[in-house]
Amino acid sequence: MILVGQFDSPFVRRVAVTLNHYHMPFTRNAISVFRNVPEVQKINPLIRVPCLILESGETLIDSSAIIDHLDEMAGPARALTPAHGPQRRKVLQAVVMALGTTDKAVALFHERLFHIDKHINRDLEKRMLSQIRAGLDRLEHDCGAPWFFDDKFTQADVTIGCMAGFMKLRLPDVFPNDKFPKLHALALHCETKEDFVKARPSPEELAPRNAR
Ligand SMILES: N[C@@H](CCC(=O)N[C@@H](CS)C(=O)NCC(=O)O)C(=O)O
Repeated sequence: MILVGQFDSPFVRRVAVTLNHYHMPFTRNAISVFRNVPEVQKINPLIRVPCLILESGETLIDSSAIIDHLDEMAGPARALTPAHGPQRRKVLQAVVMALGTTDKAVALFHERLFHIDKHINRDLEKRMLSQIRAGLDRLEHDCGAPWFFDDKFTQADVTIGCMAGFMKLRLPDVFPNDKFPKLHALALHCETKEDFVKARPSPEELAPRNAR
């Protein structure tokens, strides 16, 4: 399998961490949605990552759709999202809260990256900041220890760990340690895991001009 995209993308990273967790081998095509537009568009017309190219040649897009396939391949006993019932609903609700927060965080990062200060739309920035804070507040409130659902490591931890990694890197002002201590502790716990360490962005992927 080939995973397309850079690890500074929290969406690409959550797919990589999930692949690592399931011990599913993959190679990576670390092209950028901004610097390698024609190459990315050949793979995904929407010019977005992650994409996962399967052994069969089939291409999957969108981290949640990709992870759904990986869960199916891993089987219900190993899947990081429970197969059914209240446990599945709880994990999926935590995941979508984290994904929605991450979406807004990525949009805010781009607003700040692509516009010089005086051209930043302050109303849009304010709205996005309040959406990100509300998402983080809810996740902080619901967060257990050592994992989000206490003793059980799930896809909620993968997604929140990747969200937190992105925020610490790109929007540290929005994610202060003293306001979100449980999420910071969860993120640190995630980053001790080999699955996360193997999916850390390289120095080239971290340069601001190379963002995604
Ligand atoms: N819902 C998508 C979001 C993917 C996404 O926003 N990817 C970003 C990289 S962090 C991207 O490709 N952005 C380029 C664009 O949308 O123009 C997923 O979960 O895969």
